[in-house]
Amino acid sequence: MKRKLIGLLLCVAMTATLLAGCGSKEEAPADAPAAEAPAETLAEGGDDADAPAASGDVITIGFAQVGHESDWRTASTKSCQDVFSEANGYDLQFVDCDNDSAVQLEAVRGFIEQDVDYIIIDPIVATGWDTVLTECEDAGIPVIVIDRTIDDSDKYVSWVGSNFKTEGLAAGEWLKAYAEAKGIKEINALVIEGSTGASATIGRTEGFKEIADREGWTIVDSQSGDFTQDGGAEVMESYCKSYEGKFNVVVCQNDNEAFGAMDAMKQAGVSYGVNGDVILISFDACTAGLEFVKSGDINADFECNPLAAPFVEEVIKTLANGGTPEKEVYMEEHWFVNEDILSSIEVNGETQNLTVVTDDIIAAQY
Ligand code: GYE
Repeated sequence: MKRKLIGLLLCVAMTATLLAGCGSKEEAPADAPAAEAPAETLAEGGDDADAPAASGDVITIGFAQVGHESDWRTASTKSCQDVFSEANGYDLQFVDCDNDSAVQLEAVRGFIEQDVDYIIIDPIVATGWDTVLTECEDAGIPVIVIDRTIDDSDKYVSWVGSNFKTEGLAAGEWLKAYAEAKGIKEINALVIEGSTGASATIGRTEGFKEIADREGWTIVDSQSGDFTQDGGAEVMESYCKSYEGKFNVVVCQNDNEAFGAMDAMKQAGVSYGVNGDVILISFDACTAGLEFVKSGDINADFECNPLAAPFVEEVIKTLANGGTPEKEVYMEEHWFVNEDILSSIEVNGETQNLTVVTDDIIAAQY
């Protein structure tokens, strides 16, 4: 792929995007149409020919991945490795940044030095990006952001991911409806947050808090478990000691934290889940998380879809064909529960169905 051509395409794409006046993520409607399949509709003006790789050139892609902290992350990495495989005509330069922002910035600069054709970034933190994205722009390398957002620069072609605030709002709206259905009058919630500074953490925290404030619930404490099982266990262990008998809801911002929290509650003799004293809420809904929803250990799990890579490939195809990719592409997501007592909830004025987890659903999940 010729660098100048890519640079030109990037400029055209960015200018067109600016002219189109795409809204910021904050302005994006929470119920923005979700991407259901790598959509032809992603391309505006592109002639949607074969994958860029079909032209015979190997496409080099640098991917600065967050790390390997969770089941979600494993699924995200696999999605990229499957799509951007050698067999599909790609040379994927993969860097696991091990949750270290400095390593991630270095990885991106390394990709610029290598003169890759495209850069994919899943930003560990939401800020501190403008300088390095300017360097990518100067080098004429299009950047595609996946999953977490970059909130202090718009020097990237497209972002493909989830609305994390909507996920947090959904957890809150579900809890409100569930508590009403069960006759639970008082909510005292402990939150185990994800990694500090990650947009996934910020959005889920804000969304849940908005409902808690509206409903007059108490958030007893809110600490980071770093999106890991060990982190979840550690925070929950200390919560069990500090707040014995003082909480009836635990919100873990991902499944792995929930697995750790379950271990810690078991150790402390606290019962949780549909037959327990503590309502356990989680996010991600990866296979293992859904298994715990089915067994009733986790009451509700709010999906975050990690399979962004096919949509990223569409963005690349659109660019290669001279089209303008959409600035924001939202993944399709579901809300999963154990008990069949509520069929739907309203989130941001939109009705969303609740799915009772079955073996078939687990088998189909990543
Ligand atoms: O929820 C968590 C992962 O950024 C949405 O990161 C992602 C989060 C996901 O480690 O499991």
